[in-house]
Amino acid sequence: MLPCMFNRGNGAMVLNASRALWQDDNSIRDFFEMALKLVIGNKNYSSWSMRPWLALRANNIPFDEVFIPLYTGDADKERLLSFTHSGKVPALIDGDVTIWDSLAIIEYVAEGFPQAMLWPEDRARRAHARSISAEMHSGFAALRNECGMNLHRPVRAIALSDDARANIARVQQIWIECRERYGKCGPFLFGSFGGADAMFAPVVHRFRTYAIPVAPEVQAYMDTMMSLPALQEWTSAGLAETLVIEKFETA
Ligand SMILES: N[C@@H](CCC(=O)N[C@@H](CS)C(=O)NCC(=O)O)C(=O)O
Repeated sequence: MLPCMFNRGNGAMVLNASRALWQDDNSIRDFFEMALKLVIGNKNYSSWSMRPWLALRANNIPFDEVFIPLYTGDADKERLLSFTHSGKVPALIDGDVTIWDSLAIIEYVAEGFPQAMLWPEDRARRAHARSISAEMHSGFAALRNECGMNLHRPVRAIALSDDARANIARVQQIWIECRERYGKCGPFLFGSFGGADAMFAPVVHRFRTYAIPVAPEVQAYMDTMMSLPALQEWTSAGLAETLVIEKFETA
């Protein structure tokens, strides 16, 4: 068993580490405060926006938030296209660099802010974290389609397809394996909060909102995620939104 090399112990240490970048130097602080813009959609619904937002906020990395409501018509779509030709959120703007995909943004942030330790230091663990993050990014279509993130939605179960149930079983398997292997290093998937936790964060809300029965270890991990201040901040802001996207209000 490798030691917990990447374990930051607690959030406060990370906060200090990222602050140390700029707290004594106004020009560096201004550069970081002005450089990063994260374009996001509705916090109530936009699970892809939530992931990089959490990776930044949980590590106290300064950024400006650009909110563009989704599916409201041509004007907002044009505004979104003015930031990214993908026409989708999230997008991170760093000066003249644009990154327009949730996982690519997390990778970019991990490179730019290595002290945030978004990926484990150990190569094998890092490969594990990237594998499950990529699996989340490219998979679980049935779960995502049938249980869309909707923070407003009253908690209640729905009938799910076999594919969605298989997705749920696989997510639980991923989380339990991480907790078994790295639980000694801290309460998140690889010890301290990282990119993999950010990638799975919306699934925590989906499991909760759709009253999905979960294993005790999975519930413990979900409780850890729900107590993360950055996740609470996103959730409160999402719940405060009044915009409704009808097509996401069906289930
Ligand atoms: N693979 C992309 C997916 C981005 C995506 O599908 N974003 C949705 C919202 S969560 C979007 O922007 N939809 C607006 C549209 O298609 O007009 C990522 O990981 O960032």
